[in-house]
Amino acid sequence: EGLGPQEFTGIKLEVVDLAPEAKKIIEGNVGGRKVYMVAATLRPETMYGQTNCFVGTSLKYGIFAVNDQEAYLCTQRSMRNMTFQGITADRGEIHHLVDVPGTALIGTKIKAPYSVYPEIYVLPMDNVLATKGTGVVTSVPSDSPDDYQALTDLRKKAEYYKIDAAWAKFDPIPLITTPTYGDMIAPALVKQLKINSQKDIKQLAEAKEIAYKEGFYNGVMSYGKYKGESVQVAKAKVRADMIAEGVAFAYAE
Ligand code: A2H
Repeated sequence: EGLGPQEFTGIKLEVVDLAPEAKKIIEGNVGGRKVYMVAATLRPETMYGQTNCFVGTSLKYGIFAVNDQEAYLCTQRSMRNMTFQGITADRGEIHHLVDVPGTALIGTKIKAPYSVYPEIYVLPMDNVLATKGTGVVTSVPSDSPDDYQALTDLRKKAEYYKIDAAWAKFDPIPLITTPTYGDMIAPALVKQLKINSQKDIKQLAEAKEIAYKEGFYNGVMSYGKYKGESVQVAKAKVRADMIAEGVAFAYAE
């Protein structure tokens, strides 16, 4: 993370079916608006491979009106930033509807734009920071070591994590090829660095660094509209497409 702002892409994950606990809290409090969980990503070109979405179980999320039709679910901190970036109807004004704890959202069914999977689920992750992005992390286990390891942990210990195994059943999709790590860099690095769980923070940070650089400088798309093009080129194209279609927006912090 260098100097200056980070250019995230805010991905709109449409809520299809709230988990029962979240439904009790949220229903009747959003004025009939469509609710989207907003995930902040630095890798829009990987959105084809979304297999689930992660929230932090110790985080508190808010739902905020964006206009009369739509509401966004994210941290209050990120919503404040969004109100100054032309993302919401009233500049600088937060329209808070209701709060919901991360735990209540686990098992919520969402539609993630561009994912090969028509409907996926919200799952828990240990290392979601309240201070970064929107607090919602869309999961691409083929290309993100953090996502891959968290998903692997959940699959190994569904009961411990209090999830239905069916929510974690969607497999990573090969999206990008690199000369060194083949067509699925995240599992390759997790194996090479002998990472065993999402608690292996140091090795995961190293894997993340390698995956990001390898993908960006040497990666070629093996899936989607820009198949055969370099990641460096495809990244901006996929991002522009998503924004033009209204399924994503620019978000900086
Ligand atoms: B990235 P940086 Cl495929 N807590 O999106 C923890 N992680 C968060 C977060 C939060 N509050 N908000 C966003 N992130 C994740 C895709 C992806 C990402 C891939 C590969 C690498 C990667 C799918 N997950 O990130 O520390 C989001 O995951 C590694 C650079 O600010 C976001 O992009 O660099 C990235 O971390 C931003 O992390």
